Amino acid sequence: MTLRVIHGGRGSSDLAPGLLITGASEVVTMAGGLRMGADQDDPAVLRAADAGGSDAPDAPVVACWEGRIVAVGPRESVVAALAAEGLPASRFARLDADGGTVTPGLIDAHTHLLFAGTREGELLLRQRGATYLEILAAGGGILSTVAATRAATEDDLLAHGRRWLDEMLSHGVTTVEAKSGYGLDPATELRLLHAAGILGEEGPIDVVPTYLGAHAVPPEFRSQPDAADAYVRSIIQDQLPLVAAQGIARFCDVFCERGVFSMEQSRLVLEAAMAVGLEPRLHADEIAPSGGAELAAELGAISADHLAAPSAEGIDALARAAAEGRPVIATLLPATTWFLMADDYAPARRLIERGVPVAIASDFNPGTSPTPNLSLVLTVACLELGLTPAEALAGVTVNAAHALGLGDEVGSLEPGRQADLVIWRVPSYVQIPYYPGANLVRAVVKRGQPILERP
Ligand code: IZC
Ligand code: ZN
Repeated sequence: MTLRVIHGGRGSSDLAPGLLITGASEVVTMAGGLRMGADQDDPAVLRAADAGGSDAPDAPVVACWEGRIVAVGPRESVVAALAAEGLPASRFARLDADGGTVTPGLIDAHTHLLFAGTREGELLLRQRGATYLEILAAGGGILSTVAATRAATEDDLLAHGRRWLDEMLSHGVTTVEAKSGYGLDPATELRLLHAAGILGEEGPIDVVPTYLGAHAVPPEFRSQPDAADAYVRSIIQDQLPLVAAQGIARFCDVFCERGVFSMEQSRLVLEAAMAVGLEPRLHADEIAPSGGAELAAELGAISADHLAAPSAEGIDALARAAAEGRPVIATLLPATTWFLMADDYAPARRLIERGVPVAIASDFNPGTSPTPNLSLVLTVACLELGLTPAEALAGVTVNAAHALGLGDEVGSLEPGRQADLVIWRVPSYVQIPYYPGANLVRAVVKRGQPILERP
C-alpha cells in the first residue's frame, strides 16, 4: 500500500486555493453545535441516495477555500453559488470520495502524547492481580514514565511526538490535545509543553497543550508526611506562574482521584490556574468516586474526563450544569477501561439520558491506553459504552471540539469552519466503528489541503 503523508505547516502551501470534495455517498456534517441528550444521536447527514447517487447533480459536496469550508450541499447549487461569489469551479482542485463517507476530521480531546519509555510490564502485573493504584503507590506507573521523561531531551520528545501524531493522522485524527504531566518539576513540565507547541506549529495536526503538573506526587516529595499538600503548594508557587508567563498551555488538568489528588487539593490547583488565565479540566473519578464530577460542575470546567466511577451526586451535578446551560462535557475514555481490564465502564447511557454532552477520546499514554487509533476507540465506545455509531462519532468530532474550546473552529462541516475532514472507504458512517481496528481512512484534508491519500 502506498501512503502519501505530506508534511506542511500552517499556511505553507502554494497549492490551489480551492478544493471541492465530490462523489461522497454520505457527508456527515455534525452541523448544529454541541450535542447533548437525544440530539447526540443526530449526525446531520447529507445522503447521496436522496439525490440519485453520488455522481448525481445534486449529490452532496464540500467546498473549501483558503483553508476554510465555504459551502456544503448539493453539487450544482454549491458550484453556482460559489461562481456567483467570484469563485469559479476552475479554481477548485477536485478530490473524489469514490462513494465513501466524508466526516469532520477526528479530534482526540484527551491524550498524554509526550513521554519517554514504555510500560508493557504493567500489563503482566495487572494480569497477576495488581491494580493501577497499587503499581503507582509502589513507585511504578506514572512515576516510571516520569523518570524516563526527565531523562529525555526536547529532541527525543519531538521525535516521539512526530511518530505518534503521524500514526494518529493515519487514523483520521486532525486535532489532538496533549498534556504534560510526566515531568512534575518546572523544567520538565515546561519542556513537555514547549515540545507540544512546536509540534503544533510544525503541523499538520493542530495540538492543544494542557498543563498537568498535578498528575502524581513526584518522588522527591514522597518522603514527606504531607507530600501531596506540599507538592500542590509547589505547583502553585513554582510551576503555574512559569506556565502562565510563557503562555504555553491553554488548559490546566488535575488527576483528581482517591490516593492521588483529593477534591480539595484539585480545587486549590484549578483555582490557582484559573487565576492566572488557564481554563480548568479534570481527570475525574477514573477509578473510584473522588468528587471529580462534582468539582468539575462547581468550577465550570470545560470537561470532566474518564468518569468510570462517578458518584450519583456527581452525575446529578453534571446533569444540573447542563440543564442550567453551562454544560461540562463528559469526555469518556473507554479504551482505558478496556486496557486496564476493569469491569466498570463509564455510565455513558445514563449521562446522555441526563442531558450531559459526551465526548470520546483515546487517553493515549504508555500505561493505561497505548492506542493511537481513535477509530478503534469508537468501536469500544459502541460495544462497551452502548453508544450508537452516531453518538460515538459526535463524541470524536463536534463534542470533542467543544471539549477543547474549539467548537467554532473545528468538529463540524459548516461554512466558516476550518476545512479539516476525512474521507472513509465505507459507504456509511455506521460502518466506521463496525470494522474494529481496520484502517478505513482513504484521505485526510487539513486546512483545505489533502495531507494523506491512499489510492
Ligand atoms: O501514565 O498512567 N490515568 N493518568 C491518569 C494516566 C492514567 C496515565 C498514566
Ligand atoms: Zn489521562
